[in-house]
Amino acid sequence: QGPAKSIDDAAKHKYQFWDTQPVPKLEVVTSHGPIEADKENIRQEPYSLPQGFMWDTLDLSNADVLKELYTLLNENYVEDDDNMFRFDYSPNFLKALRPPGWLPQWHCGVRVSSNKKLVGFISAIPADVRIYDLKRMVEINFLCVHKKLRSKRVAPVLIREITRRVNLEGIFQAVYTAGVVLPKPVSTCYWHRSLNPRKLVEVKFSHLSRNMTLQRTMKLYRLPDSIKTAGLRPMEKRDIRQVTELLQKYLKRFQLAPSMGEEEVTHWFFPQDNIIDTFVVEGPDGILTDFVSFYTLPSTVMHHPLHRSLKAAYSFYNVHTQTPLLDLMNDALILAKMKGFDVFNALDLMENKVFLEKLKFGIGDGNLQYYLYNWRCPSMDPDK
Ligand code: NHW
Repeated sequence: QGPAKSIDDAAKHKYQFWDTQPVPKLEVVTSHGPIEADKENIRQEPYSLPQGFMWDTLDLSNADVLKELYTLLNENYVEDDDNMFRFDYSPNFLKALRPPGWLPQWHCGVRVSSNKKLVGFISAIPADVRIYDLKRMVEINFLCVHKKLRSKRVAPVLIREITRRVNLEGIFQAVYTAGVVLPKPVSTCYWHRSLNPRKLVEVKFSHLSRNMTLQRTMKLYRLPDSIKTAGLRPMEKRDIRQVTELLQKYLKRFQLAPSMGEEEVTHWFFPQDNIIDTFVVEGPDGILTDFVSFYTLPSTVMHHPLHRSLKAAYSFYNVHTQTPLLDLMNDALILAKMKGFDVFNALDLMENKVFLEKLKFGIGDGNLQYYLYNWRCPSMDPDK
C-alpha cells in the first residue's frame, strides 16, 4: 500500500504515524509559528528497535563504514515509480553529511545485532533556515530501511529517534523532502533536459515522441561546443566571499530559503570532481555578478544488459544579477554535456519556470514535496 503519491490520495489516506506528529494537517493555514512548544524534558533513552536490531552511530570518516552506508543506499534507496532507476550517491558525495556544525550522533544507523549488517539509516545536518524569521533547524535526509525489513514500522522509529537526538541539542524544527505525500507539502515537479538522447531512449528514461526519429531527436537536443557568457569560469577559493554575498542577497527574494555563511558556502559549492560544480561570472573589474551550480547524482539502471548507470546533473543554486538566467542555464547545459552527463534535472521552483520550456526541459513524472517539521505556515508557491 505505502503512503500516498498524490494530494487526492492523501486526503483519503489514514496516517497512523504522521497523525501523531507536530506537522500541519492537510488543510488551509494562515499564520506562522511552532505547532508544539520547545520541549523541556527530552527522553534520555533511545527508542526501542524490534528484537534483534541495534542502534549504531556511523563514523563516516572511516572508509569502511562509509562504504557500508554507500552499499545500503545503492541497493535500497529511492527508486522511480516503475522501479527502473535507483539513486546511486557516491561515497564521496555522502561526505556532504559533515557540513559545519555536524554531529556524529546524527548519522544514525540500525544494524542486525547478530552479524552487525547495516539495514537502516537516517541523517540530520544543521541548517539555518529562513521562514518568516531565521531559525536554526536540521535537514533530514537519507532515510532508508533495507528492502527485507520494509512495512514493519521501522521508519517511524528512525524518525522518532532522530527527532529525539535533534531535540537534545535544543532544536525543534526540521526541513525535509520526499517523493511521497505526507502532511503537509509544498510540492514541486522534476523536469529533465536530455543531453544524451540516444542513451536516454535506450535505457527507457525517455521515449521518442510521436513523429520523431532518433536523428531528429538528437538534432533537437544538440548544444553548442562552447559557452556563451564572457567571464564564466569554475569557482576558486578566492571567490568564496563574493559567492556568499551573492547567494545571501539573492535568497532574500524567497519565503523559504537556507542562510549560509562562508564556511557553508565552501562546503556546499566549492567544486569537487563528480560531486559539485560551480561556475562564476567575473566582470572585467574582478567583481562576480552571477553563478550557476549543479551536483552529480548518478542513478543505477536496474535492468539493462549494457547500460549500468545514468549520469545526471541536478541544478543547485543559480544566482543572477547581470547575466540573464536563461543564458546562465544554457551555459550550464553546455558544461554538463561537455562533462559527460546524460541528463540535466531541475525542479520547477525558485525562478526555474523562466527557462525550463525555453531550454527544452520536459516535465517528468516525479514530484518532490518539501516539508517543515513542527512549523505551521501559510501555503507557499514553488517560486517562493
Ligand atoms: S525521502 C527518501 C525516503 N527514502 C526512500 O524512499 C528509500 C526507499 N524506501 C525506504 O527505505 C528523503 C522505505 O520505504 C522507507 C519507509 C524508509 C522510506 N518520509 O517502516 P514503515 C528523506 O530521507 C511513512 C517520511 O512501515 P517502510 C526524508 C509512511 O507514511 N515518512 O515503512 C525523510 C508511514 O506512516 P503513516 C515516510 O516502507 C524524512 C510509515 O512511514 C516516508 O518500511 C523523514 C510507514 O513506516 C518518507 N519518505 O519505510 C521525516 N515514507 O503515518 C523527518 C514512508 O502513513 C521528520 N513514510 O502510517 C523530521 C524529523 C526531525 C525533527 C527534528 C525537530
